[in-house]
Amino acid sequence: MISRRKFLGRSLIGSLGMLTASQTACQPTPLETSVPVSPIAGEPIVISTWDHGIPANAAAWQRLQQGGSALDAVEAGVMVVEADPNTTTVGYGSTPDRDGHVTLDACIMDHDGNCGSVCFIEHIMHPISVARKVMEDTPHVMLAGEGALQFALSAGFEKMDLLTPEAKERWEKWLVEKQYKPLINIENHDTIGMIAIDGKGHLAASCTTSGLGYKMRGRVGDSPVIGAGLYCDGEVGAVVATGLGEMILKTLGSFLIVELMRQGASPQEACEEGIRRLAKKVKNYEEAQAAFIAIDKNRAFGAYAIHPGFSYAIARGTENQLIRCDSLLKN
Ligand code: SD4
Repeated sequence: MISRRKFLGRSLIGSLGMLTASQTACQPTPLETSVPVSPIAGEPIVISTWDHGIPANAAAWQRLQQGGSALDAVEAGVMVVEADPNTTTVGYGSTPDRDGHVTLDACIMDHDGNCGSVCFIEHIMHPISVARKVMEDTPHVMLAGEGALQFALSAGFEKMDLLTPEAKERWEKWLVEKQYKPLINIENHDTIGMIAIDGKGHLAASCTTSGLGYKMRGRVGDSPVIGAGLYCDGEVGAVVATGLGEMILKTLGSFLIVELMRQGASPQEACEEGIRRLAKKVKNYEEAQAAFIAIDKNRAFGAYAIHPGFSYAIARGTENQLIRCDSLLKN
């Protein structure tokens, strides 16, 4: 079976972009464009992971145009994907754990180092907004499981069943063989992560996922862990990760990449070193995918993956386009 991403890689047209190789060393290959965006003063940029980054960027851009901050934009952007039942790796309609429960992880961080996170939360369509509430309305950074749900309900979030009939049917089929193996670039682990810089030069990052399909109950990946799934420092830059969380957690990749940028690496160089570090430290790294996207406070950006097949979406000026990312392994 050809995966959706391989299919996109083979079939989509190119040559639409204003992006050039000199602007990102990630050998940008435009895969598709859609949802044109208009420029506004201060050159905001929004970058997000995978194909679903295109509609997410469009929503983030709209929020910026309405006067929202980078933080508002990264929340609004990923909410689109959380609410989409056709995305089976984030929010409503996503693949459950092996016991049939949809459990979600999300976090958000701003340029000042404020951050909030929820993990192993159930029944809430927009964990990213709960994460923001944790950041803004509690003295804590991270709430988990039942406590995160209680907090969300007390903050007015609606309790709902996130397991769609389609996802339930797929899970019931999975139960027949109960095989679990993370597959490269296939939709059992496609987080939406987003980084943005607004007209004031403020950075923000967000990340939301259902994690691995058919994971063990209680499994939490990198995505809600500040420093692993994302990191943002207004004096330096912002980074978000996607891929097999167990690998990303072991090297705290997002924090590492921000620190490399602090020491003078470009976002592209830092992402490449982040992947090389992971490859050096994690056994069997070549069996799964991981990727990082990064932007610095000067609006330079970069991305790098272990395997080919990772794409990210970038919105700036009048473009919102999908870019094929360069990778450590070439096939
Ligand atoms: C996790 N990192 O839970 C997430 C999944 C992901 O692309 O990013 N998929 O491991």
